Amino acid sequence: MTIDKIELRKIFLPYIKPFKTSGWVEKGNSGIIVKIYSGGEIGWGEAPVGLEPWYNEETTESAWAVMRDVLVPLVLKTDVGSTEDIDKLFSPVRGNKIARAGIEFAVWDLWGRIHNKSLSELLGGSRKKVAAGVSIGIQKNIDLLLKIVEGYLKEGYRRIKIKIKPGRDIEAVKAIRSIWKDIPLQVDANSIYSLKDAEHLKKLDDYSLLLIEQPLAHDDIYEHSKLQKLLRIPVCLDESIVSPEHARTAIELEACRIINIKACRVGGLIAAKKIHHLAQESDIPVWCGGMLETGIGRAVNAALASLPNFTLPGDLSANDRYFHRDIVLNPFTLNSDGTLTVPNTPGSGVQVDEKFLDEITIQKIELSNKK
Ligand code: OSB
Ligand code: MG
Repeated sequence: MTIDKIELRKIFLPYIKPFKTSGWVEKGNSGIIVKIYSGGEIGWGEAPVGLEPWYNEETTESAWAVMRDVLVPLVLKTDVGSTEDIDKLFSPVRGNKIARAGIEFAVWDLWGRIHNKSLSELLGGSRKKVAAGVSIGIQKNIDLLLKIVEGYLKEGYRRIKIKIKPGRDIEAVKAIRSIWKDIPLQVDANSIYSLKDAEHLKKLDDYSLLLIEQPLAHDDIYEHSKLQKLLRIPVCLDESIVSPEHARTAIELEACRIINIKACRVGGLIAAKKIHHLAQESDIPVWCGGMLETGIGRAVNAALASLPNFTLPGDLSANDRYFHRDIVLNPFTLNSDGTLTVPNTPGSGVQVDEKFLDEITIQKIELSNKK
């Protein structure tokens, strides 16, 4: 398969409300949308990078430069025989995992459309529907947080995750648990604590939480292994796992009992699948994380979450939880049983609203094959 042309767009799509973590605020999706052309077919991908390097080291500008100068030229001069080829082609590139994934996703979508197979089918997924969870940012006060939790539970979300930080951790969990004794509940610290906070974090053991996500440094595995030994609740790693090798290390060191898989964080779906399989062999459950993606990225996440070891609900919410209007014509909606339906049409299943995409495009380039 020859790739004839790749179009890259920087977009900005505001969120309904800004999303606040322990360390930063996201006002909108500032990702890069990839459209890839081969013969008469096309494929779509999304690299959900932030404007600033708060989640990982990448930014919209860094991903743009790496895609334009390195990744796209590599793809254009290669005859792509499979989606594995893209992973191999990009393997000499250090870091820049979200940029790599954005292009890899577009190739998967194209591959599925050409071979008339859904992304879920290509990945070996078995679930037709995936349990939907919601990730709630840090709110002005706990009363407001409780109102928001109540709203999402009424909508039918099956699992609540809240962002925490010092001063907004135990109190927030306690307040939620005083009303909802047994809803599936988990917390995400986005690396705000250190091992010195272990005694404090132990207080979370009393609230039957599903897990605590990424309590310590974004690039640490070893200290998480020390922390896990001190806590009853499972530690779940997000930021620290950027490759299957990291996942193997974390599992061997017992640094976590659960893994959050984001295909974008690990460079794409080939790496995500490897982590899924590794975790499965070690009885480590996984769940699908999110990066507040548009419908393009969320379709990839839903397909990934259809794999068998995704046994915990993901940060997979309906599009209206993020945006007033999304760039897909077939946005995800929440089913009455608290699930999202995994697309079963060829590729990732998205129909892109190209007119609206044009409206939110900040910059666009087209790179073509001049072979
Ligand atoms: O740490 O999981 C995270 C959003 C942006 C960056 C990091 C994270 C998140 C989320 C939101 O928690 C998940 C979602 O609903 O997409
Ligand atoms: Mg996280």
